[in-house]
Amino acid sequence: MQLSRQLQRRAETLLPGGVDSPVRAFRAVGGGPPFVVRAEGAYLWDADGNRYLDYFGSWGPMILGHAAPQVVKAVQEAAARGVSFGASTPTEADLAEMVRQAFPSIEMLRFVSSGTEATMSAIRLARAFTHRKHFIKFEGCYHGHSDALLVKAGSGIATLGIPGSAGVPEETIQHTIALPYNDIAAVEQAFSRYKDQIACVIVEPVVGNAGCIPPNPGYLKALRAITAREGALLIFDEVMTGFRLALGGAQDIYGIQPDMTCLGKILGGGLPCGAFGGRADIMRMLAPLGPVYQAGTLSGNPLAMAAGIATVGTLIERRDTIYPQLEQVAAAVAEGVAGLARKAGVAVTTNRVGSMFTWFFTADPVIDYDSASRSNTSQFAAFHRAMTESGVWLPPSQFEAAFLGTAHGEEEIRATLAAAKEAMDRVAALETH
Ligand code: KE4
Repeated sequence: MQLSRQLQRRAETLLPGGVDSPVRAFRAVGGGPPFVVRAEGAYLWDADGNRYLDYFGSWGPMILGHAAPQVVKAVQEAAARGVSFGASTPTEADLAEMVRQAFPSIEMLRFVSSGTEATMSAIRLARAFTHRKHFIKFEGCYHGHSDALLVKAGSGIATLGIPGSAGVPEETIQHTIALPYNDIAAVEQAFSRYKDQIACVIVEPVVGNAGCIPPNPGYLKALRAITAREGALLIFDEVMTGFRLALGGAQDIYGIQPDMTCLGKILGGGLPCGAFGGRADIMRMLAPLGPVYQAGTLSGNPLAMAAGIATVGTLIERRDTIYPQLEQVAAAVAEGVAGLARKAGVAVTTNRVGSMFTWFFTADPVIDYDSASRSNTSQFAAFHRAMTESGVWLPPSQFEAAFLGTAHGEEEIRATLAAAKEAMDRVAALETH
């Protein structure tokens, strides 16, 4: 990995930590990150020519594998027609129609360029619609890096073990109520304490940013009932789960109709794209129709629309085979590694929903951020290092979900389990305290 080391050293003179997003820096697992030069299917190649089996898939978008021919072709053809206009194009409505087909709860939506923009805008809209200031989020959930949401967040905040972020004034987060996930009593208490003051509840319906944590039975249904009763909006942050867990995301699986949904990642097929949408009466408050301002130079960018249409179009067309296939491969990988941990005497709890999963290095159930945070992160780091050395690249944090896509098949299952057997033996040999 010599060239990657040199590239890291150069990058560090230009980019803080040598990265454009903290979780990429491998700080939680040690060793320097490989520098990727190309990817195809389920694989990444680094600057030194090493090949890696990819289990983070650009943190979710690459459900069809890297360089899927239909996506590459669509982007190439779109680029030849011009890369950005800052004007309306037919393809925005084309992709919006596909989103509405997949998410019947979304009557109208607006495209943005990231999940952060989507959630930030959805909260602004909810506050305007309800004339209320407070909102509820859950510990360990990450909704992007806008100020008011950087409270007890997951993902990089959890990975780096920091409570929030410097530079966020107390005043900005005074209306943010952070509660434990999977605890309905806490939600009831918050609504009675802040009666008629809570604009919305924003939730990762299946948490991915503390590692994968599914909702307890009835939890989402209870959130829906309480918010409806209290006149607060329910926002599903499906940036990660949308098109991932099912074509219609977690709301399809669990049969819940939120008032608004945030999307990203797969929506843009790997290009910068997010969206927020939901009930038309709420969305019509957005400028230029209504008083809520929101804008973006590259919102609805033609290349992102082309990549999204090619990706979501494939998922719509082949939904009956793609999702059962992802389920079968993910079950084989997640449960296979769990079995190897048991054989090696390593305590691992496996959480999985569809093709999103996490091996927590703990013997206890992981149902919220507190229980996730009791995982043995030294063992996770050792496991991650061993897997990377064997050419299997897992997300470099105990508090991230792993993903696989349609390019992962029998050979990838075999290779993963072979690597994991050796890695678990190494973890078992660790004298960890
Ligand atoms: P972006 O602004 O990174 O596009 O989306 C923010 C976001 C919002 N909501 C959910 C549920 C998310 O998972 C994310 C971003 N996820 C992280 C990975 N856990 C992005 C990876 C990174 O920060 O580099």
